[in-house]
Amino acid sequence: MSDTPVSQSNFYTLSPGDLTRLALQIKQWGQELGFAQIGICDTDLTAQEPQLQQWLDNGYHGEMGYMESHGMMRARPHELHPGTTRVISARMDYLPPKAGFATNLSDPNLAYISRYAGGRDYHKMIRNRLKKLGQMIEAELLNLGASKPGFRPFVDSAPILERPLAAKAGLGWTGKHSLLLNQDAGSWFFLGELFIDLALPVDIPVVEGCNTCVACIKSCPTNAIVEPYIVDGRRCISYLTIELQGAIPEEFRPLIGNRIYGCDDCQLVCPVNNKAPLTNEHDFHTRDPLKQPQLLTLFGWSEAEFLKITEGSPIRRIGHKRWLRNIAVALGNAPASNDIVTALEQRKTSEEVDEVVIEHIDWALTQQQEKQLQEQASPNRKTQRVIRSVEKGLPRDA
Ligand code: B12
Ligand code: SF4
Ligand code: SF4
Repeated sequence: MSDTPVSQSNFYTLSPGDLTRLALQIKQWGQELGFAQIGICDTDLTAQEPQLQQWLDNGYHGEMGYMESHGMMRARPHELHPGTTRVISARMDYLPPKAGFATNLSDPNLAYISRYAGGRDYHKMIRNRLKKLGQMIEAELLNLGASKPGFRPFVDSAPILERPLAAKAGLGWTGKHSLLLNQDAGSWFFLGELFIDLALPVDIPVVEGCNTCVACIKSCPTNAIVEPYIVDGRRCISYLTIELQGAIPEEFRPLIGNRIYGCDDCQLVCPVNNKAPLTNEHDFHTRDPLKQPQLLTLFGWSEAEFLKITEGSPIRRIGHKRWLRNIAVALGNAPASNDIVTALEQRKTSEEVDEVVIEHIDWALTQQQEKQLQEQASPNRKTQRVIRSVEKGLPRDA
């Protein structure tokens, strides 16, 4: 490669050698900032557009109106932030220590909370680190005598196809559960991006590695992975417990089990996750009140307690009423118990419930009454399979 300076549209004059050195430097800085890996790609996602359109046409976004409100901008990073020529894609591990998956899923009186959500909300934290990365690049360019770059950090909530960008940037391949999967790190990581108007050299995508495995598809409690790589959001427990505002369709309630916020099953059974590293971020460790919590304890929290304990956590976003709605479903799925019936009846008359919560409490009471006549409830067959698989594959966390 020649080291002749190249003129770029927005006034930089950096040689290809400068840009290659800078790309290496960016990856080093990324690690110093706590990212597990950084990759770089261009902004061309045209190949994804028909697939995204098909997903929307099928209605798989359900009530997530934000998924369709920006049209195809989601696949056109340069429209979201004009001038962008490269995306610096970053991933950050979130698996907390002592995750205790199997213990949690096998006890129907405990609440299961997705392991990404037990600590501090990742959005602000990752965005700040990406901004810092942008500032480091800016300082380096000024140092080299070049002009300031235009950059903007994003995490999760902007209209961006983050997973395809990360795949393009070589951070992993798309697993059949539709998440990004890395041979060395599994899938327990968040994604974020720094959009930049700097013609950095791009990375090479990795080859898909799922091969003949279909464990995630077979283990999904609600059959949400409708085809390899395609999730019908409306069926996913993450959508039903976090995104959906109103009533949870009855057909899914028994299948949700004790999962009151998100779901990890497709990641738990994934063999690539056997060697996934734990997070380096203390902020992502599960807070004490959310470690193997009793459903009844969480159901008893007043709104003030809920807001205090979940301050700074992603869970706060769903609000107290949806929290109660979700726990009511899990209590309906728990073994018959007089304590549960009493708690449901008391909650029903409290001032903190609305019609939606009451309807879920009534459903739970009916389930409890029906179970009074039956044997102790045990996790359903699919959940039992997930538990066995976790016990075998992740002894550290079982
Ligand atoms: C909407 C959304 C959801 C929805 C819909 C999920 C979905 N699969 O689309 C719901 C609420 C269900 C959800 C759940 C979860 N989510 Co979410 N979610 C998003 C969000 C905001 C957008 C995803 C999106 O664009 N979906 C639209 C569809 C069309 O995109 P897609 O699934 O990638 O679909 C592509 C494939 O179908 C592909 N395709 C089609 N055919 C084929 C064929 C082949 C061979 C291939 C390779 C691909 C392919 O083309 C499509 C278009 O690119 C992103 C953040 C972001 N801005 O990107 C986070 C994000 C994807 N979620 C994330 C996480 C962590 C989760 C959960 C694990 C949370 C939890 N524990 O509860 C679950 C996992 C569920 C699952 N198996 O997907 C992380 C994933 C990190 C990672 N390692 O990949 C992200 C990136 C957030 C982040 N910044 O970290 N999520
Ligand atoms: S998160 Fe749970 S419900 Fe959603 S696709 Fe994965 S296994 Fe299915
Ligand atoms: S469980 Fe199997 S098919 Fe699913 S993502 Fe992991 S390796 Fe791929």
